[in-house]
Order: sequence, then C-alpha cells, then structure tokens
Amino acid sequence: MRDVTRREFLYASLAVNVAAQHRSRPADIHLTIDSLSHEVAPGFVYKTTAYNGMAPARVLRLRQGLPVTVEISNRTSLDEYVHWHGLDVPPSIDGTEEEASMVVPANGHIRYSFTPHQAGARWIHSHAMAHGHLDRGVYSGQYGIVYVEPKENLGSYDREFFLAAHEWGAELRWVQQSEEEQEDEEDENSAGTLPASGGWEVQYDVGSINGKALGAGEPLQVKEGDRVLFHILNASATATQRFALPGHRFKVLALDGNIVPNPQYVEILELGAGERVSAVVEMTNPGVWILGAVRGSDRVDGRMGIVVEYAGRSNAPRWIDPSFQPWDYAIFAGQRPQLELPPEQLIPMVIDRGATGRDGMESWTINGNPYDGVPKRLRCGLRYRFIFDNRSDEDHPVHFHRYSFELTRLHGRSISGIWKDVVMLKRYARMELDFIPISRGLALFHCHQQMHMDAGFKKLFEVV
Ligand SMILES: [Cu+2]
Repeated sequence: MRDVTRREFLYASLAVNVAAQHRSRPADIHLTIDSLSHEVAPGFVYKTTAYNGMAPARVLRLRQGLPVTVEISNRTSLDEYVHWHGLDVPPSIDGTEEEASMVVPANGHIRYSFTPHQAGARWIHSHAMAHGHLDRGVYSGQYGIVYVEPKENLGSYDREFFLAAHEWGAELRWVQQSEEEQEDEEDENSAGTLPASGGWEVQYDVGSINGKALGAGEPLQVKEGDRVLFHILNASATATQRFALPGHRFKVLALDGNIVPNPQYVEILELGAGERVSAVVEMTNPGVWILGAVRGSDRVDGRMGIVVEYAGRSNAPRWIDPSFQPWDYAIFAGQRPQLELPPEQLIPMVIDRGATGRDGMESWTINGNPYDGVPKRLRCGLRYRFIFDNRSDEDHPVHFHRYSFELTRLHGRSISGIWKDVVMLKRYARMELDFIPISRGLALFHCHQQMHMDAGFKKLFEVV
C-alpha cells in the first residue's frame, strides 16, 4: 500500500466531513406523529393522533420551486402514510399504500427531499386506511395546511387567516331515509334500482375550525377597512360544508390553491372533503360575527364555526342566515376557445354503487369494476380527458393524486381555467376533466369521502 499524501488525506477528510454534514444537516420540516388528547371544547376531549402535538398542525410554509427536506418520526405503534395533497411529488413520497410510497414505520422515522412546484393552499394528512376505525387516517388529528408561497402573490391584503375545518367523534349510525327523500330518489331514478330504506352514515359529535368548536377558541381579530385573505380547508373525512360570514362577501381568488380566471363575490363557500378556497373579505361591517356552517345543525349543534371580532367590539357573536345560493365552479371559469385540439384519449369514469355487503355496507364501482389494484397505463405528456358519469344519488369529492386537472365541461357547458385536485361530482351529474401527466409513476384516483374510498371507490393509474 502506498503512503497517502497529505493532500489526498486532506481531501479525504474533507469529503467525509461534507458527507457527515449532509447527513446531520437539520431537516427544513420535522413532523412527529404522536398520540394526543385533544380538547375541542370543554367536555369534548378526544384521544387522537396528530403532527407535532397539535390538531391541526401549524401551517407549513414552503416556497414554490425551493427544495425542502422533511423528516417524519412516528411515535405510534401503527404504520403511517403522510400524504402531500395537491403537490406533484414522486410516488415514493406521495404517501399512499396503493402507490407503494415509503411507509413511516411504527416507532420509526423517514427522511426525504422534494421541490414544491404548485403554489397556494395545499395540505398534508394521514393516508392510512381507516376502515372500521373511525379515529384513524383522515378521521384523526393528522392534518394541516401547507402553504406554498407563490412567485406572484394574490394581491394586497392586510392580514391572512388559515382555517381548517374538521369534525370529531365519528360514529357509524344507521340513518333511516325520510319518505320525502325516498320520493325524491324515485323521481330521479325511474328504474327504481336503488335501495330506498336508509344506510350507514358517519355522524360526528362536534365540529371545529382550527381544532376548536365555535365559541371554544380565540376569535379572529380584524379591523374596519381590513382586506382579509382567508385560506379555508375542509379537512373532514366525509362531510361537505357550506360556510358564510354574515354581513360580508367572499371574493374567491383561488380554488385548491390555483388562481381562478374570473374572481367573483359570493356569500356562501362550499367545500367538499379535501377542497380549499382562498378568498378575500373586505371588513366593512363592524361587529362580532360568526363565520360558520350554513346548515343550522352543523353550526348550532355541531358548533362548526369561528368568531370574527372587529377591534373594540365585544357584543355577542351574530349569525344571519344567508339566502340560498348554489355553489357553481363555472362562475369563476374562463371561456373555452372554440377551436381546440381534442384530447388524445378519453377515459370514461362511470361511478355507481356495487353490491351491498352482508353487513349492510355499501360498495362502489368505477366502470362497473371494484378496485383491483391493477394500474391503467397512461403515457407521459399526452392530454387525457376523464368523462365522469355519476349514476349514484350521492355527491363525490373526487381526488387525483399528484396531478391537478382542469375542469373542461360542467353541466353541459365547456369551461376553462379552473384547476383543481378535488372536485365535487354532484349526484347523477356528468363532468369532464383534462390533465397531462408529466411525471412518471403510480398515481391514485379516489373519492375523498373516506367511507366511499374504503368501500372501493378508487382506481390506480401508472404514467409511463
Ligand atoms: Cu364518494
């Protein structure tokens, strides 16, 4: 063996140092999954699991195009998946079992890096299977908003609030349908093939915004004349919510973090499970108000809401029922160019119920098939169009992992410029979505209503 020169020795030790520094360089984001006893309101305490001891997790701020290193420790005795919802990250770190992502092992940890390319309001949540355990996965306290600072900002505003809605105390209950509902369904479904007696539904004890029931948390403090930017996430496992702030209007700027072509004022925001809305409110009506669920049972009994308090005001929080307004993505859309190349491939997506199990539990099918885990191949860089046909009597917040899509056809009309990653497919509705997969690997499609997903409402794709 020849002698190592001093110069070679210096280089060698330098290289080891660099490697050691690289290994020990602190991660930009630490997430610790641990059990938590979470008080939603006095008398409403839930044993759950959460990130860094808080439900929701503190808002994670990333910068568009800037790589981040993430370290996740799991102090629970169950394997976990952390899903980066609305970000095109590689399947290995997207955080689902179906995409063969890295698992965060029970009592173990993982570390990885990625670059966020999509700006705006995204989120993280557990993608662990819940099935019969209505305190796991998206039912748990493992959720939090991820805000990717855009290169261009959303205009001027005086303050910014992040609100994450979530319910607690999930329980399966057999819900008998009223005669009126049965008649409605028979009208809409002339073939009369639906079971019209009732079904298992998830019901909750109490709702929360930022982890607290209405009246149990700190009010949002505003001043007259403020322009307040709200980023609202519906982190429910199953429920759609409609929110209003009486005496004020929301100017919707972005859906699922993506800027809309045609910002519009609305009184009511509707969010299916997993959806986000970013909207500006001009604070021109001094008082103490409830920003809350429009449905009385959710707001009054379920306490889904948060108090908005103008400086110097201390009266009891007020609620006024808004007049009914349908929520329609199309009002925020642009017009579709008349001359346009058709997509390279159409993918029919017929949504329907499958056979009811012996236990009375429903099942769901796509194109008549239950989930089989065999991926449908897509070609990188081609434009695809999903053609949805919902033959069921339920709304579905359908979600595509890793790729955002553009709504191209809604209630029989062509539209453009609405980019989303979860979209409400209404009962018996048709809808078309375009997308171009640009990164390879597995990508999961599923309904974000957890009961539906657990009952087979999912389909696997592979981009090659
Ligand atoms: Cu569904």
